[in-house]
Amino acid sequence: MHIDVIISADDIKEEKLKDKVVVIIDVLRATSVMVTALNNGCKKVIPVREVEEAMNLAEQDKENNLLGGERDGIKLEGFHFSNSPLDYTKEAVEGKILIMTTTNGTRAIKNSESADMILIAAMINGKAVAEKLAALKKDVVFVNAGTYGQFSMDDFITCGYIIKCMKDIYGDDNKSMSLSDIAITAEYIYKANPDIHSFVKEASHYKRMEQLSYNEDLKYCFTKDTVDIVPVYKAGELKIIN
Ligand code: 3SL
Ligand code: MG
Repeated sequence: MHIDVIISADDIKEEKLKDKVVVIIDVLRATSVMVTALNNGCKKVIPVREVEEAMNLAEQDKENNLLGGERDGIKLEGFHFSNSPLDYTKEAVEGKILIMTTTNGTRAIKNSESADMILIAAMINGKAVAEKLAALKKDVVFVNAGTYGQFSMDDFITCGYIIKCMKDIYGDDNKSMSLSDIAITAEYIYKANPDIHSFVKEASHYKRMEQLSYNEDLKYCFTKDTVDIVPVYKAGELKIIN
């Protein structure tokens, strides 16, 4: 099993995804939202690129469709929810369909559609994703959404955490895993910074979240393994797989 990492939604190259399992990470905050909503009983999440597209889709079944997302971290006018995972409680989303558009995360998913399989990861379901990948035994590419096309420390350390979990699962047998240089570096960064907050607080997107007073979101998004589901993206929709 070979493991590689792509550092932003703008760095995705189709040929790198061919026949691979792709794991999308936008820990702040899109994939943390998706995992939370589905864990709280949301029927499915439909990621779309554009705000207008999301609004038109939601119009088709106003009773069951919810709109969530952001631009520049701010809730969109006419949307039910912002991009805070804390909005997506059981009461709010159970049995509903969430149509979502965000600056980086939903774009990373859409840009990865040529992959063999697409899984959705965050810190809150990191271990569950590692278990799924270990069971699949296929080559993996972590696609870090990044921030506005740039490398993002927050996504990178999250992917390092998942790689470390995979190695723990494989134990002495981890020689069957080969890592690209960037995947080795991601794992190294995680291992060197077990207190994730002191590392990610230097990240530009973390600082932006602090400026917007999203401190509770930061705490939530960087708490490991509170959720054990793994969403899979297929035919335009995210659902839970077992
Ligand atoms: O870019 C995204 O997809 C968002 O997760 C960004 S934010 O955390 O809502 O600002
Ligand atoms: Mg992000």
